[in-house]
Amino acid sequence: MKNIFSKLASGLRIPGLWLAAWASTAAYAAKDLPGGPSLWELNLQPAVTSIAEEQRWLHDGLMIVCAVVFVGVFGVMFYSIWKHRKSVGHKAASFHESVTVEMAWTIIPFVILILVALPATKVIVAEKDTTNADLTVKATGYQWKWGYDYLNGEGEGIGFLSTLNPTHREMSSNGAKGVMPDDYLLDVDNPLVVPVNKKIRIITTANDVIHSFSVPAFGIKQDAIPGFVRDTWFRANKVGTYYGECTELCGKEHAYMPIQVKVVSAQDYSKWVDGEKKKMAAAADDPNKVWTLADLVSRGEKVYTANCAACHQANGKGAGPIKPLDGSPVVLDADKNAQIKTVLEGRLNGAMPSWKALSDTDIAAVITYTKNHWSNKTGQVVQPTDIKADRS
Ligand code: HEC
Ligand SMILES: [Cu+2]
Repeated sequence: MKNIFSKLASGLRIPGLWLAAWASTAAYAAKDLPGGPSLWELNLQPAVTSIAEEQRWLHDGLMIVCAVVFVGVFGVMFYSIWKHRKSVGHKAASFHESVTVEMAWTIIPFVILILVALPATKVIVAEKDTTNADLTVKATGYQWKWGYDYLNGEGEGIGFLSTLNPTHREMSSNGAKGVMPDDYLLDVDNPLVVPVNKKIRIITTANDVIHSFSVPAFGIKQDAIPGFVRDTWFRANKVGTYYGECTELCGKEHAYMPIQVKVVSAQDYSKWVDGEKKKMAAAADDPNKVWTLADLVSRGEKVYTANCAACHQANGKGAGPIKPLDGSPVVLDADKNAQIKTVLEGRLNGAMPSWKALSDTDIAAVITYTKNHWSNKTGQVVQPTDIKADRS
């Protein structure tokens, strides 16, 4: 049976391949992305968890059940209409109520529904069983990025933000002209890293509006709701990189908060955890450290590129309603609290987002950078302690 389904599925892709061959002669030379979407893909993405495998079974199997019912019902209907038409001398029977027919059209669909519900329920129950996880990671949706916190299991304590590769965002702003990378709009700075063949529980929540955490190859999709905690799980059976997206319309940059998951071997995972822990120890900035202007500016440039340049542009000139930072009175203001407040709280209902989630040091660095870059030459230094003071 599985074979028939996969043949049917690959049959579906033939016209797709044809179109793809034709399209590849055009300017867009993007290729299939393993672990993510394929060109002209019509079917579900290849499964790398048993749940996704079963979903595919259910999907294909139920399609067949539907098709058989469809052909059966319409076959009988059309046959009856045609065979017993008036022009060959048939007369309409005049009877009311037939207990036999009514029983049949109640019991047969009932039996079909039960037969269909059994395997579907089995899969749903398995999807919801998040017990006995080897690793628990909290995924928090932000407008517009994901935050990952390793809560339980190897790597406990690791936490980071995962943001779209800013060069992809720029390509998109420029109309996506020319040759796009295969992982266009799916590549992030810090992917979620998990070990292969281990049960990973993902707890979802959100910071601002409803987002949704979805990775098709794992067969998971779970809303991330502010103030609530939901969960889902997966056990990937193949090392590789897999992709998903936020799947709940969450604002104007909704298309730019991808999910990238790296599934690695147990050894590689331990190595990664080790590296992250070292990085954390090194980067665990002393919140009371007094920084030099030059150090803050060089760190601030990175923070700016990763978080601010998408809107305010690398040249600090902004665009349209996004105010320029180059020459901005708020940035030049001798009272540094004006800008700290703007960056911490955001403005215009999040049109300028709140950056509370960044560390005191990162915020101090990016503000110092904007105050001392482009034509802004204030010489002002904002220290992490200034941010801490303004937070409370
Ligand atoms: C999603 C787009 C977006 C991003 C990302 C963004 N901003 Fe803004 N920012 C805006 C908008 C829009 C305004 C204008 C708000 C207004 O009109 O009051 C603004 C205003 C500002 C202002 C006030 C400028 C003035 O002259 O009033 C500062 C300062 C600022 N942003 C700093 C930052 C920093 C620092 C970052 C990165 C940590 C950042 N912004 C990231 C959209 C953004
Ligand atoms: Cu979202």
